[in-house]
Amino acid sequence: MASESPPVTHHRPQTRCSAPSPHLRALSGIQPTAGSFHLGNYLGAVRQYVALQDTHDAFYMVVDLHAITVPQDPAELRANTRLAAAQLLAAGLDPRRCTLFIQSHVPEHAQLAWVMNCITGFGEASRMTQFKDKSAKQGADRATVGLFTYPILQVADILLYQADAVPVGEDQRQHVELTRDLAERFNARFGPTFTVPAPYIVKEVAKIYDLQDPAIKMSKSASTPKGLVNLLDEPKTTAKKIKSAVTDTGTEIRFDTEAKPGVSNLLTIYSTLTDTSVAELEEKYAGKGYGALKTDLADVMVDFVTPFRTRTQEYLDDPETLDSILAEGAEKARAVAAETLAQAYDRVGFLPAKH
Ligand code: AQP
Repeated sequence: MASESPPVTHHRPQTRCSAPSPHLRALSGIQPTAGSFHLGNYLGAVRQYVALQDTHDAFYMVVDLHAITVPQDPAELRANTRLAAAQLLAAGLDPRRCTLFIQSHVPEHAQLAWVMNCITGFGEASRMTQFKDKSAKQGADRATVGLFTYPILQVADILLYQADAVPVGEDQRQHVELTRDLAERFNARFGPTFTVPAPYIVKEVAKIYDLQDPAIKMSKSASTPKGLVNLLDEPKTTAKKIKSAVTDTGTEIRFDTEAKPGVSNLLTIYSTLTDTSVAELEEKYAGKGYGALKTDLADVMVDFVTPFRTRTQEYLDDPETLDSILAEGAEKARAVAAETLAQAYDRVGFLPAKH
């Protein structure tokens, strides 16, 4: 699949002390804000995390600092953090091929975020559409300053690892653009320090749509749970949701996002999960109705989520192994993050601490 990303800008700092990586670096994160990843998270982002392990020096994290930008229940956050890590492993992240960690285990994220806050314009931050959407959903009075500045924490998340590629869904493109702007600004003002990253967005799955309203993205805060496919739902619930997905007028199974957004969304999901081209699927379902497509896709989904649920549970049943993977990941992440932070602190003029 082709990536739509602009070309990667290499800007490794001259003074990096560690040996240069044989690969470009990838970095991304996912929030522990739900009891399950949904199909949009998986197809838009996590699937790319898995693929980039083979081509990149990959760092992935569960972004618990981001999770408290909206009200949280502490016990639920702890449980969802472990659950998110278990799901990432179940999806195919391999701790021998990537670094998997929890964001709050690496204090440098919050430390660099402060520095980046101080070079961000208030107007610039106010233009972030995710903030506008999320604060509108909560009511502007209830939105926190943390929610307002979370894109800048995300900037720090990415720059700390000198990431070249940031695999995300379309909704995160603007934040990666902000990261590019701030990296360039910092480098111009204080000298080469940060790699300028590029979003890694796979066009075909950049936005998976709600099954009940194919005009909006699938999201955990969607208007109706019927449009949201949670990977950890009972497989029969998932099958039911697929079978009751909204389709379009007419009967022809054809990829046409304007005229047939519902069917096109189903074709995208089907094509990606089975590695079959959309053209092949159109041919396979020529002359057949929407019912046949939905029944088969429901089977495909059940075949996908059943082992995913089992693998996730296996990691949850072995918290010692899970915690040791995360501890090792945090140690590896911290080594990289501490080096970048020290350099950024020096560049802005902080007096070094004598130990
Ligand atoms: N519908 C989607 N299509 C493609 N990619 C998507 N992503 C999210 N929804 C879709 C991508 O998933 C990654 C993790 O996102 P996140 O940590 O922001 O997860 P989330 O907040 O739980 O996602 P939601 O459901 O979109 O949350 P709300 O409802 O709060 O807005 C990101 O790379 C994202 O692009």
